[in-house]
Amino acid sequence: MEAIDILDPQTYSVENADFLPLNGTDYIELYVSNARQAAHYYQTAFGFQPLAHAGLETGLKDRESYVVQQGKIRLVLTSPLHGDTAIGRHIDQHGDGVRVVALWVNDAARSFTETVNRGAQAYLNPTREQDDYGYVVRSGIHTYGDTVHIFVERSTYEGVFLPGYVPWNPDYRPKEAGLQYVDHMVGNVGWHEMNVWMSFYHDVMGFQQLVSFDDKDISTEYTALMSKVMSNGNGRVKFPINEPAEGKKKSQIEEYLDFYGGPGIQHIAVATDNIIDTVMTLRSRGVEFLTVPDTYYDDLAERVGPIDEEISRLRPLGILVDRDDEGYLLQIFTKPVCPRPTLFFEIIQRKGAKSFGKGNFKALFEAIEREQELRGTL
Ligand code: TYF
Ligand code: FE
Repeated sequence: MEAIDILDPQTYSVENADFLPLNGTDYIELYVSNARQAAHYYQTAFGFQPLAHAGLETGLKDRESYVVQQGKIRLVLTSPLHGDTAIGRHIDQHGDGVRVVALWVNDAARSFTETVNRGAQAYLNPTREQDDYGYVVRSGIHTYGDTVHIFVERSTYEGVFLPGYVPWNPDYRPKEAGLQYVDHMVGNVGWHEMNVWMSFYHDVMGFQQLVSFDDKDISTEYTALMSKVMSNGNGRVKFPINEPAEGKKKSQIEEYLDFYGGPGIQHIAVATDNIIDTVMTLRSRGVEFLTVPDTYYDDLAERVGPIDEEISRLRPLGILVDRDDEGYLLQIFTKPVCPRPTLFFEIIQRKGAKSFGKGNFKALFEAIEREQELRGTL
């Protein structure tokens, strides 16, 4: 692989990526077996608010989608309405999982041309959709596994979500949990494929690798993995990529690949500005988190130095802390949100830190190993 320049998050710059300027994550679409119940779960458990709907009532014949929103985070939950559909086959192969990571751009046609000219495989040719509220242009390319990126240009669009969707206004609205925006989305790729996908994000999308303190060649006594972070120029879109590595036992990445049937999105990290409140809310609504041994907290103050939060409040909630050169971060990981041990969420609060919690990896991976042990997949 040709050398990839290192991007310093202190000086995020759009210069190197001006062929694909990104404004952030537009939406994340999951293909799920029961979109109606999934929407209820993301409302009830995570505090997402109902936003939009499309289905038979809006003229769709083959699928139904519910859109929920919290802060800037939009999830689209889509199910097929009959057998033998591409969506159904995706669900059969992968279980519930992320199909689309949509990125907000100013020019979807140009985003398509620039990336396809650099080697991206086309998924959706630039398409203009119009309704009474304006128009949206979308285009799309393939990335790892069956995952795709859709570029969304919505300049002056004033509808509720996208043309074809109607407002979804049920009375049922459990309160939000303080989730604000997508901090990063992590992909698991196959053995020895890390470099392929690093090059894809670099060459095709103009991303750069984040500074090397985020290179993670991580192993516990039993399992190992490699993780590197690619970021777009302004830092609004960050994609860590994990690859399995040889260890004494089967790593969580291999377990994912087995159950997902190939590469795909492993976790969605969502930011809050009050992780204690957010995690208390989520726990009270039934969200289950991984936990670390109590001893993690015994040397925490020594390891991370002074922090604003009382450790006595973090400990019962299982919130982890890590420090880098620029500050610290707090994070916690849910258990998988579907039957297969594949997709999970991370809740993260950044207090200056721009890294990903390297100091927590050992404790976290050991926590995952305990879950693998219970599943009999270690
Ligand atoms: O996104 C990250 O890099 C952190 C840590 O399998 C992480 O959230 C890395 C790999 C993994 C689980 C979490
Ligand atoms: Fe993460």
